[in-house]
Amino acid sequence: MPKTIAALLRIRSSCFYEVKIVEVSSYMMRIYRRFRLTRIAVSASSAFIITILFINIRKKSGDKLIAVKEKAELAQDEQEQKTDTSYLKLAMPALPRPEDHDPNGLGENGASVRLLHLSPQEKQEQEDSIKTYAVNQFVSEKISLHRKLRDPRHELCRQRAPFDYGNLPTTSVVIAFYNEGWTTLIRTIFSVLHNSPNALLKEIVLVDDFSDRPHLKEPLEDYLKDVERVRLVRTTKREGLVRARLLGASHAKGDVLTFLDCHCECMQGWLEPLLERIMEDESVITVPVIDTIDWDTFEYYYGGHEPQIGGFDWRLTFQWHTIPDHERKRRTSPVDPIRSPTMAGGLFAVSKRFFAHIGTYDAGMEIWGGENLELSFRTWMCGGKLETIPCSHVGHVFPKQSPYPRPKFLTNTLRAAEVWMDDYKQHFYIRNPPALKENYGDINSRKQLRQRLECHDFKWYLDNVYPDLHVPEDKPGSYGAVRPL
Ligand SMILES: [Mn+2]
Repeated sequence: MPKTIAALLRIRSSCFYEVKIVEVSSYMMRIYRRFRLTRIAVSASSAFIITILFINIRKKSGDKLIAVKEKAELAQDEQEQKTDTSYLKLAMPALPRPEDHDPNGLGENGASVRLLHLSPQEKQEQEDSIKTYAVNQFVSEKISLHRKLRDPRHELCRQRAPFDYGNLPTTSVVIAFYNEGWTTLIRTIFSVLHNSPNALLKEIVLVDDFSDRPHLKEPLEDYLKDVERVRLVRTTKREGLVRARLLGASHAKGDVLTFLDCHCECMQGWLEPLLERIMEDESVITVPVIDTIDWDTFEYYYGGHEPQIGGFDWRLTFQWHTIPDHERKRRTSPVDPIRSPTMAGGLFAVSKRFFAHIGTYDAGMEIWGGENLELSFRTWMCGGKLETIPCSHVGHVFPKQSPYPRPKFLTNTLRAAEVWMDDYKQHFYIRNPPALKENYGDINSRKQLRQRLECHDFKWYLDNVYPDLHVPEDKPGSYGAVRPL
């Protein structure tokens, strides 16, 4: 470039124009050529720079895209982790087992406990405990209050999709007791706390139905002060199972009432399937599979086979049956709920709202017995269902014999028969002649309830819910025991 300027200066100072013109034009050409070269160089370098820039921008924006994508993925992972954490938190037991719990202790995994080499004094203590409680409380005392049971449920129960903890209804577990042994009662409480998800268990409402054994007075209150989520209420006179449970229910804050007996042990995963079914259909009363805990050895007998359903005979005693064919055909999986004509009564879950709708319990029933059939008839006849949930297992200590007198069984049963069974009650009277003389009290409000709810009649119940029950062709005076001669 400086050479071109110098040449132009020389043109000005030149006197020989022609020569100069030639010179000028040659200079101009050179300038032009140079300029062209420069232009090409500029264009080329510009193009190069633009290309580099473009590649860089592309790369940068690509980086940016990748970064955005990664960020989204990370956020999603984080979200999933969060969900997982909260899921675990929700599924966590209401109370974990104590850290010093010995997983190999006596009776762990539901193993049988037989105490050998007892001293004469210990043997006596064992005998006495059985006499008092109809249960071997001496053995029960040797087993941890926090014992864990093995989980032999159907694999479909363990491998299923996670429960929707955020949406399942909450529950209050209501446990009524009367003169119960210490360890069986406390083990029931801990088994609920250790095996119920934090998110679902609102509380345990313990109802003392006017027990008179000293260990159930202050010692129990003191003990429970340190156990969160457990409330103790007491009746002021002996009320019986029905009114004690109703008192407990009146204190309950959960969406669902789960009634348990006072000598039970819940299996892991017992609660969720009971509540899930109620979430699907609020008119279903759900019943766990009731496993037997041996009154002497505390061995947990897990049936493992198909659960049984509840029925009754014409003496109105509760009976267990195998699943009938029509029900077997209706179900599509071994873990599907099983419709049951009646329930044993000790253990079930019911929506608080639905329980109120169908008239809770017959509060005219005393002490024990009959209330399970009454609630079963009423549930089915008034628009509800009763179902056993195969994935829910709870163990129950069946005592050696009834631990206290139950004189009201007949009266309570009569109330159920009179309100719900129409003319079919005659089959019961024929088999229970003393029932004719029994005063069953006022049942008007229960009859009104049946009318108000526009319930089906007993024939509908037999035809639709319990078609397998044989209806006898009793004629007055024709019933009697048939003996081979
Ligand atoms: Mn019981």
